[in-house]
Amino acid sequence: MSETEEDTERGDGGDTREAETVVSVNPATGDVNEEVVATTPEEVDEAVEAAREAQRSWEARSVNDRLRVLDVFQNHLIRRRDEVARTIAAETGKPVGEGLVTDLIPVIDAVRFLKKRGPEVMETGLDLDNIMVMDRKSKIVREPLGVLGMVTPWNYPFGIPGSQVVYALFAGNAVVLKPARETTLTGLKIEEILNDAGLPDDLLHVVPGGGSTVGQAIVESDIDQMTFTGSNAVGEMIQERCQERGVPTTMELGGSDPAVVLEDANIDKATSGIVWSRFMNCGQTCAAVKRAYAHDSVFDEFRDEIVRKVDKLRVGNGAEENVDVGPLIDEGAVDELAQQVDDSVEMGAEVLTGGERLDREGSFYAPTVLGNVTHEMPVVREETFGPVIPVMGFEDISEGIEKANDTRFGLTASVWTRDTDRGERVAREIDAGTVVVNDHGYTYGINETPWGGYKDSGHGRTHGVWGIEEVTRMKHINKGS
Ligand code: TAP
Repeated sequence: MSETEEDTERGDGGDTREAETVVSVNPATGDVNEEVVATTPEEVDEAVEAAREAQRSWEARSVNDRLRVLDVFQNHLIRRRDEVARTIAAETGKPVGEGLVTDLIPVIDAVRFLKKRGPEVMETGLDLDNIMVMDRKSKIVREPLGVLGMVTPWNYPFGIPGSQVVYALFAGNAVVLKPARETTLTGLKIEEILNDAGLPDDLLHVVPGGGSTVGQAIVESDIDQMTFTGSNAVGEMIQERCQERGVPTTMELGGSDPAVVLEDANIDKATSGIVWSRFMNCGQTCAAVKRAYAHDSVFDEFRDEIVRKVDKLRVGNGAEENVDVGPLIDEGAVDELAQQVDDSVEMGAEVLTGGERLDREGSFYAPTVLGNVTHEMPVVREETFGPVIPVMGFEDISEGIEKANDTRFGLTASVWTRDTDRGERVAREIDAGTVVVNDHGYTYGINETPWGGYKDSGHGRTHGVWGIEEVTRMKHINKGS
């Protein structure tokens, strides 16, 4: 949770000069973590200019030279993992262990992947079998785009910006990044640790502040590419503006990911995976299982097992021991979720467990399972960002696939069956950027694999070979003797 006092003051018509701060607040306790001075739009422009200057010499360095800095960064991250995970916990309320697994490991793993596969992607020789040119040699080299603008959300405040920054820097780019206000301190940690690792000055600028001021200033600045991760409402606005300005974009937007459980699935495994996916990060994951469908023949067993496992989840402040589910990011998020559940219940949904805010300090909502749900209800029709899972049945697999695809989103999906060939056939029918058979859809930490969505979940990919391609241009060099 946070406030940009600048925005508040402007709304009141007050003096903006002394109010340019971002306040980082712990959503589990309401305590202020720290207040940080916000960047001005003019400073954003200066940051982009300085980054452009620094980028030229960074690009001129060899790939291995750039990797050496990232290698030191990786070591610092491993050494400072607890400090980073505690900063994340203080700003989001998520369990410290979860921050380690879902925020830090993806970034540590990104460096591992780039060390292993990055150099060959940046320069690859081609075999020329064409009889006309057998005495010539071709190669593909990838060149950086320049200065990249990034705007990121609070839900994975280290994992998302950290991975994106690492790929961009590896490829020879500079970055100007605005982290979400709620998680400004975590965003600044990325900059601090990279600088400690020897990143040259001005290559990475983390610019704290609000979306409508600092975020907007990045979009309007002299950047060469814009990577946005967040809601569809903001993403679509940024996309339109970048298109007008001719700035290429990568968009990582919302999700309403389905889990499809076939009649032969291992129900214990499926329900464990689905509960983990939906309730980690207090349900505030783009790629969480947000809708669960089980074949009618196993539906009752599936539903009861989901409820049993959800009832065992321990809710609390993630900075403390023995907590599975932390708070939501702020009271506004609790209000929005409560409204989606209440409206769905009014339309006939049945609360199988939970279904209410928790009467305790902090922004907490009870882990909730809803039955008797239809696709007209807000908990299915809209993206829900909190600890709520609707469970539904299907008569045959074509109905299961139809229901899974009945959404504007297409980020990830999962299929659960003992017959993995059949699982793959179903996976091919589902409209999503990633479909996982017999595991939850969350593959963000596996850097060999691409990350990105179909339909309104965005475009472009941020991981793997494709993540490098996204932040580079391809040049073909052909040499004769
Ligand atoms: P948003 O409200 O869209 O905020 C994301 C970022 O955009 C924040 O830094 C925000 O700044 C900034 N922003 C807001 N208005 C802006 C503007 N006019 N111009 C430029 N930047 C602006 O999203 P959220 O609520 O933080 O995150 C939740 C959403 O993100 C969900 O829909 C979730 O599914 C999606 N998400 C997607 C992915 C992937 S990889 N597909 C990953 C995580 C989350 P403030 O600091 O002012 O809020």
